[in-house]
Amino acid sequence: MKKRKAFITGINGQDGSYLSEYLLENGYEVYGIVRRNSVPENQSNRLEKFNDKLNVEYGDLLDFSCLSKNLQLIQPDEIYNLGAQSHVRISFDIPQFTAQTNALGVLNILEAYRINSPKAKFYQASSSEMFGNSVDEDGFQRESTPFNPVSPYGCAKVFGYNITRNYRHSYKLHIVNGILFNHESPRRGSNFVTNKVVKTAVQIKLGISDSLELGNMDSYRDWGHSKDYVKAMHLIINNKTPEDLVVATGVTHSVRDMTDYVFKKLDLDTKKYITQNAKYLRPQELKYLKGDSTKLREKFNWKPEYTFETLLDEMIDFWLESYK
Ligand code: G4F
Repeated sequence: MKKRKAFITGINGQDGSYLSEYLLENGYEVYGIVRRNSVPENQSNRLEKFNDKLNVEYGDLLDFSCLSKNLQLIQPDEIYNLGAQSHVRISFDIPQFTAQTNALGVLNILEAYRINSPKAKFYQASSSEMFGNSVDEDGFQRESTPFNPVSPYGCAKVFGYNITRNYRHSYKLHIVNGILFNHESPRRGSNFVTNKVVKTAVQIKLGISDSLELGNMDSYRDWGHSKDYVKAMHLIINNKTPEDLVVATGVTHSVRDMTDYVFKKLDLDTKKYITQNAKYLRPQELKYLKGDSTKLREKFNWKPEYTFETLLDEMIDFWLESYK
């Protein structure tokens, strides 16, 4: 039987790497693009163990010609647009680049897809950051919650979400948004709060570091595991009727709770090591996220395998092991 083909932007990111593995396990041919940077070794380290099974090219969401060429040649069955400037605080430092990549980049790949491979299904990585400080009365955010973004990142993602819906309705294409709440893993960049806390706590435990500087510890996030969430992406793109769906655990914890859990697990006293540094604060903070993914759960029987605790345990074990 002919293998199904998937094309992934941001294939070397946390989600791109787990999604590639999942699709390979499910018999797909996997293609993707990575942005060029000056240290080639850093570009594919998340893909190291299975790089030879992938078809990876240099490319960029800002370069329509490369998107167009790739989609014309590959004729994928599924396109996952995971490429983005994904760091919310950094989006305040580089707002225009963030908007170009996370907003106009989506339009670029939608156009390349509409022109070259319109039979494919298309997944757009939308984000709970789009909700900003909107919360429903019952304390959850869901598909119907109004967007009220509080960062250049969130504003750009709202454009990406809307243009995706616009293409679905205007051109009758099979296009979906997955609205994913925070999702982490040992492959998370170490400037996101979970991996920063776990990595530094392990370094403190081993005597390699003696302090941890953080920003706002009073914000709440709904943290899941990237491995669970890439399975949800695959379900959402293959929904018979294209529909935008929330992916979340439905459980929320503060940054302080998360830090306490990690330090306690390593038998360390948070008070001794943690200080606040204003450089990690954001001009506007998204205070609270807790997602209701009932629609996804009812439709596909999806539920996360990892809990907050097993996610952090896996990350702690990863860093302990890597410093051995
Ligand atoms: O780990 P974070 O940087 O993730 P954030 O901003 O929630 O964004 C992530 O989730 C979004 C989904 O909602 C994605 F769209 C986005 O791409 C990304 O994956 O920060 C989490 C919380 C924030 O409230 C932040 O202010 O942790 C707080 N925090 C406190 N100290 C810190 C730090 N965040 C970082 N990165 N570094 C700190 O030192």
